[in-house]
Amino acid sequence: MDQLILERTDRLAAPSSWRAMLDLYRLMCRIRAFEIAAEKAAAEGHIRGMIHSAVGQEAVAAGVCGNLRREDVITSTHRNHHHALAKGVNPTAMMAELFGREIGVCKGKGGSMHIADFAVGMIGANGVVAASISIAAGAAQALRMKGSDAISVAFFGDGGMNRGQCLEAFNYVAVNRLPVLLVCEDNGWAATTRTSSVSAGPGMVSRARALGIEAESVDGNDIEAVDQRTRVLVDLVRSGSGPRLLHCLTYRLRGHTCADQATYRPKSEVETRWRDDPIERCRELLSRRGTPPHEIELIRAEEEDLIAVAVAQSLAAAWPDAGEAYLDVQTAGAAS
Ligand SMILES: Cc1ncc(C[n+]2csc(CCOP(=O)(O)OP(=O)(O)O)c2C)c(N)n1
Repeated sequence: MDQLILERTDRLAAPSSWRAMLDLYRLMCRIRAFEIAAEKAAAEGHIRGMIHSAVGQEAVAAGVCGNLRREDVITSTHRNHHHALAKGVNPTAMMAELFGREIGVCKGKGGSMHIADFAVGMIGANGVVAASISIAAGAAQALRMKGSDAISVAFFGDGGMNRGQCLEAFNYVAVNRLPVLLVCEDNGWAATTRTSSVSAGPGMVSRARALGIEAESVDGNDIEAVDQRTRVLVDLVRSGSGPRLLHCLTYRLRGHTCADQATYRPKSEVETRWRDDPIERCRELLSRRGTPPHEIELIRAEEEDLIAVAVAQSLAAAWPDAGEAYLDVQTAGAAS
């Protein structure tokens, strides 16, 4: 098994530039505005079914995807809006998809939990916990077979680490040294269960290391730290040295779904975690680096306007034609 022991990721990253931080701040503002608008639309009945908000987790998506190329691919989970937006999915096409409209990125047939846009490397979200890891493993194998130097990234939650599928996929990517970055977005909760109360052992990093996957934790609410560590890991994965795991510690500031008031957790816990809001932290960082307050505020306002337009266009968009229900989807069992 010695060949599975990979070198340690102790390489240091250069500091993130001011320009990069500004771009990442913009992206986080876009995600926050999108999630708040989607929550409102769901409450008003414009979105059918559940949505899972990523308010509070913006820095993980932005910091990771900001280091990817267009041809790199990502997979995601039921909580995927932030990943999809960060990879470059058009906000209007995303919002319209949640609204079930014809101009949606999947023509309104996927909805919130099945966002995909192959053109920008978002190859799919799905609601099966931990399935994103296996799909990313398959994608990485396909990229290697094609001779591409693109990599794949699997986003998954801390709840996912307790599924057998996670272990199988970790084993597969380690044995085959596949070009995958595994990103465990640890928000502390798996639906209504505190993940630590159902997880044996020291945690995600140890489990990955037990299989020879070099792994590290990062403060997932610190955009600069996520950006820097991802840059190092992406370089290593792209250079062919096998999979890496980044364990991002963050917090789910909302309930599990838009219908969940999260009464199972202490109010004080949530209040404390709001003081660690990744967007506020980034604003403070930009301020310390000399960005004028009006410039910081303008970016937030521009992104809110962009999302307001996405909502208006989604509301005005047509419903899909019922006659197209079986197009672009699995052909098995299609009505003739
Ligand atoms: C295989 C499977 N088991 C159970 C569920 C029900 N379920 C949906 S979300 C969820 C919790 C997931 O927690 P985590 O992976 O930490 O993601 P988060 O919701 O925190 O983003 C569960 C158990 C499911 N969707 N799939």
